[in-house]
Amino acid sequence: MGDHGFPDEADILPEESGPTGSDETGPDDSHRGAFGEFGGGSRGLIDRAFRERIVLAGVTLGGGDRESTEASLDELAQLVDTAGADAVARVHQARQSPDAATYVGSGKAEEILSISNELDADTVVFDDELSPAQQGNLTAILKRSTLDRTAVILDIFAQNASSIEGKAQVELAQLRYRLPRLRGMGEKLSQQAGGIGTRGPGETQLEVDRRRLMRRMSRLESDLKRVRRHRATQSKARRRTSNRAVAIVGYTNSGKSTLLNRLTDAGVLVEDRLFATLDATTRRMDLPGGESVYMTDTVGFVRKLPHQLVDAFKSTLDVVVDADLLLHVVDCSDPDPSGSIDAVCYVLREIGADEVPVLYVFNKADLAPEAAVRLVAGEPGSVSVSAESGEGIDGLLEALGRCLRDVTHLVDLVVPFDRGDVLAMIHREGEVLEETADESGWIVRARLDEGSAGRLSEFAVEGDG
Ligand SMILES: Nc1nc2c(ncn2[C@@H]2O[C@H](COP(=O)(O)OP(=O)(O)OP(=O)(O)O)[C@@H](O)[C@H]2O)c(=O)[nH]1
Ligand SMILES: [Mg+2]
Repeated sequence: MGDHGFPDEADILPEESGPTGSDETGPDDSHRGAFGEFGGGSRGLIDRAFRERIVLAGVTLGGGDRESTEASLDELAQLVDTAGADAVARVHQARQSPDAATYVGSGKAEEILSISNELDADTVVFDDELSPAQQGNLTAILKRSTLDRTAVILDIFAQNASSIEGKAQVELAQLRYRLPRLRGMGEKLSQQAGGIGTRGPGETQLEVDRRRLMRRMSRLESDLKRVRRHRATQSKARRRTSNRAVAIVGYTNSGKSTLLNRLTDAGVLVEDRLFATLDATTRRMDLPGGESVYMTDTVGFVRKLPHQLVDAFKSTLDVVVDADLLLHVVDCSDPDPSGSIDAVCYVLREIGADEVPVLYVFNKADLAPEAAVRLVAGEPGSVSVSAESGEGIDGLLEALGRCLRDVTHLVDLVVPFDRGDVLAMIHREGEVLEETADESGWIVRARLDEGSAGRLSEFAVEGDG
């Protein structure tokens, strides 16, 4: 697919693109979209040929407090830096509700304009999502491209996507973001569309662009559905072996990948930057008791994670929804750990994973030992670790075993004497607590996971605890 314009529609996902993210496609050099054109290329929104100078704008609405707006702006500055640009100033406004046309008031917009001129800024980034109309109006008033946090996050994801599936998910999210904003960039798209036969009778260029974009989106959606079916088959195969599935979730940069590497020999990428991981990686791991589990590292979450991304990543996040247990990794050195925990829980609810049992893992205890003690005390059953040094990992494994035992089902079964195979299966797949016999057969009480309990349901008797 080219640097500009819409990707070739023939460019589809292969049948076998798995969830491990192991297909290296090399660095993505398709980043040519200038910040100003938000969406000049199919992948990127930010020009990395030089470091753009960015003015950040934050608004404290209604009952909000200034402090949390500033914290959010700190994070936005970090996001902008990760995207490859420099935040050179920040502007703040408190107002009851956003202005329908320009988000901030007109006086504030003038102030942003003069600051931007003074500092020779390339772009203004708002911390909250702007409507397409607001974005268009502000771009005109501020005489430079105006973006929102969503655009910056999308851009980072586009930069970091490496697997075919990850790229498709990010592209879909970007197209969902671009579709309602097409009008503002008609100029750019018109140049590359055109040609005989591309336009239907009476169709404007905008309609043509919109139609192509929607076609591409539905293509990506159906490709991703196919990958998802493939994954569902895989995870069923896994369930048949009765190993439990554990998913590592948490705020971006909290140390999820480091933890997976510590627990298994996964060797996944660890970096001190946001959204280093986009693709899920699963490794089998043996617990001290001999039981095996499947451990999956997942994409990190952030405050105000764009809903387009959550939607697009739903299929990757199936591993989270289907997990038997979540390890929620929290960075102890985070200035606002409970805010980050809330942001993660919010996304978990969005994807329907809020019913999965959670074990909190307070990581980077080496950086903030006091906070680690306080956080563990405030969350019964939780543990603190340093994924980097290995400190506390034994305690984590113990807690993990305990939690997994708790999520198994205690089942009473009666197995006829001519079904020695079934008895063997119970021993193989579960933990037998009691075994006696009477004239009807073997009477067994065992802890079984959901899959085994389902398969053995014809031998189960009522009254299981
Ligand atoms: N001091 C210290 N640093 C850690 C620890 N665990 C991880 N880190 C560092 O934190 C940074 C982020 O670690 P990752 O494992 O990539 O974090 P992640 O949660 O996978 O991040 P994303 O995939 O970007 O969401 C890296 O620089 C790690 O070296 C720890 O226990 N102590
Ligand atoms: Mg990671």
